[in-house]
Amino acid sequence: MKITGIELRRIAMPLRAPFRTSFGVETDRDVLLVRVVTPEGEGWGECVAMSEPRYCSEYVDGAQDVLRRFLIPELPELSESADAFAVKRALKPFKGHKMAKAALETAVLDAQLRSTNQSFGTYLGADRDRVPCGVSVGIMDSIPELLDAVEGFIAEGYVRIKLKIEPGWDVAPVRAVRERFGDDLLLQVDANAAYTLADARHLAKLDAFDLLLIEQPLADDDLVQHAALARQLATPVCLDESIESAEDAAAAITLGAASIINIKPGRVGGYLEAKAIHDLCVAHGVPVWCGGMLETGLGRAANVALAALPGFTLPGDTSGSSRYFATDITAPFELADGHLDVPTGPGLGVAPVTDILDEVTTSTEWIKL
Ligand code: OSB
Ligand code: MG
Repeated sequence: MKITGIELRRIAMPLRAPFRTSFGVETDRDVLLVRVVTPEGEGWGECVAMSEPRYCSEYVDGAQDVLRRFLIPELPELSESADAFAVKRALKPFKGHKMAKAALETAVLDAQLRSTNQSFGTYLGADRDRVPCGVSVGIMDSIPELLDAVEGFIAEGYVRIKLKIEPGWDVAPVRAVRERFGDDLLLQVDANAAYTLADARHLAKLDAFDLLLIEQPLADDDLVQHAALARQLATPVCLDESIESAEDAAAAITLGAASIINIKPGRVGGYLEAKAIHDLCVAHGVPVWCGGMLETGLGRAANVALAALPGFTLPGDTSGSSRYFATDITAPFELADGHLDVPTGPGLGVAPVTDILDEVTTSTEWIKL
């Protein structure tokens, strides 16, 4: 596939409500979109890096810089028949920057699949036409406020609730949600690395609430300590931030640091690596689920396709567009009976609505190849 140029477009998407985690509060999503142009068409990739390096070391200005300065200049070196695998190989010598790499690889893959009339779901190996959806619920100022939010999401049909936790906001909110909504509610928590192994006895109090999992309780680079913690908890330990590659996943499984893995394509460098982690986890009997990064409809489309692979046996953070945005840049993803349909059109199967996209655009940069 010959790529003639690439557009880096920044958009500003106001969130419907502030989203608070143990690492910060988001009120607007500053998103970098990558559009690859070929003689036959185009392809889109959404970069999930956030404004500040708090979830991981990447941030959106840095992602745009590394794309412009190092990653995109590798593309002209590829042959005209290059595909997403060739792009992944070409970017490998550059360390890190998984979210920037993922956005570029996804845009190339989208262009490739549109040109061969294949959907992301079919290409990746989806075996379902819809996926059950969970929702991630931020840290709130009070428990009544949290209960109202959870009640609203359950009424919308979400089949699984994930509560963000941090020291001082853990056992009490979990107990309150469990007591109010009952034992049948699928419930899990996400600490975004806010605890240390010294908190093991405190975290074990969560064992009383029959959680599906506790996500990333300890620091990103603490696989050995996660393994030690897992031995002290009945609640399964799931890793998010710690897993940036299939090698990381293999290490975590071997060490006993995780019995469940959250796969986020941006965090691991793209959908090809995400698929490799899925395959590895299936081979080891480790359940996976698809995480989210407050994506627009473009990123959401690809995530929903990934979440339809057979190893994704737990509901993901694949919420509807309205979870975060009053107006999405694509036709909105809407829950039906707690599920989202896997797009069936070529590539991502969705495209930005031009007028809406232009309205939220804050800058564009054209790189001619
Ligand atoms: O840890 O899963 C996380 C959002 C931003 C950064 C990290 C995380 C999250 C979420 C929300 O939990 C996921 C979503 O609904 O898109
Ligand atoms: Mg997480």
